[in-house]
Amino acid sequence: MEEKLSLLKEEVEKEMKNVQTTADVENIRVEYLGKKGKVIEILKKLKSVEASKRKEVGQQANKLREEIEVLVEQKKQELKEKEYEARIKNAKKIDITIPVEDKIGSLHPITIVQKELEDIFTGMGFTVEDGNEVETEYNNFEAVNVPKYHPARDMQDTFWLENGELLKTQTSAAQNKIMLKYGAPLKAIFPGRCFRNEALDASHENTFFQMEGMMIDKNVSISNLIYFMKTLLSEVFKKEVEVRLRPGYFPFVEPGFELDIKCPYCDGKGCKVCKNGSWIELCPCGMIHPNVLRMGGIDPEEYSGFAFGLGLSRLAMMKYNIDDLRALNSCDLRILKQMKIK
Ligand code: FA5
Repeated sequence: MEEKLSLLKEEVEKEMKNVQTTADVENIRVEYLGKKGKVIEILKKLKSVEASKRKEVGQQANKLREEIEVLVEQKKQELKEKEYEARIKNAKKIDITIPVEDKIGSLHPITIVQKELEDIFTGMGFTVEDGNEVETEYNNFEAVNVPKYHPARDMQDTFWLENGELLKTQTSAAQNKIMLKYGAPLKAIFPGRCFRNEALDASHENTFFQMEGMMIDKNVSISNLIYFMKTLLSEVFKKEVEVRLRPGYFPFVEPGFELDIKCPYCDGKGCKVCKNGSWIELCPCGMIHPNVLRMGGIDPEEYSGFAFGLGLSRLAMMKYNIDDLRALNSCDLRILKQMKIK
């Protein structure tokens, strides 16, 4: 048996010399160390070896097993490296330093407007926060002062998940989490995708983008709100814009407003964009309701704040002169190319 073991060792070494692939190595491993492998069979037969020699033969067989295991590993590694080198040698070579002649693709109009707004707001000391698309009913409604059975829920029907969560209808859904995270004072914007069960038309989509903002501090007033919105919109339209506030109702602000801008395309003379109305309704906003501050862990006796919810999709529509909001979600390159985005 000892002789057989040393013959097996020679046999394995010889076979290993001729292997070409890692699959061949695996076959050798199975041939010797597999369940019915030649070395394993010897170990199984140890009982039949004369008692005085059993220990020695056993040790020799185990040693051979270990040697074969090492050989297999070494050979596999060696072949893997060779295979890798061959792949690199045969791979198509690309010079990544060659400049691209034609620009491939571009950012989506909504992304461009979003980035522009983020730049403006961060320049005014606001942080940019993330919100979820799947939200709890609490964050989307209750935490912004819209309890169950409140009629305002009717205006924001949405898509519900079986676990009771929903696709958020408004970026306001992140207000509570942000207040709890940072406390007061705080200045934050939080852009995001919203969803509503809408009757679709040129200005209503079931999936659209909003950009919400909040500023909370001591003595924040409506004047601060007007100042920030005017500065922001003047930057967006690259000219001084006139704004006006009309009363508007949202359960999470008191007082609440609809902010309009004088049409930046015709300076209020009347055109296609403002539908000859001179003013364009752009951004609901208001002073954050004391209940909302309280639910966010902020004392309304000490702090006040404003919030606004800008329709990002509609702003992109205006900026790029797009007639139908649905074009923005259509993924139709012919439409996106017409926007001549650089
Ligand atoms: C809201 O969603 C409030 N959360 C905004 C707000 C925030 C008010 C903070 C006060 C304080 P509203 O439902 O009006 O409000 O939507 C805000 C903007 O989102 C609209 O002016 C519009 O530009 C855009 N929007 C709403 N629904 C759609 C839709 N179906 N398709 C495209 N844009 C929409």
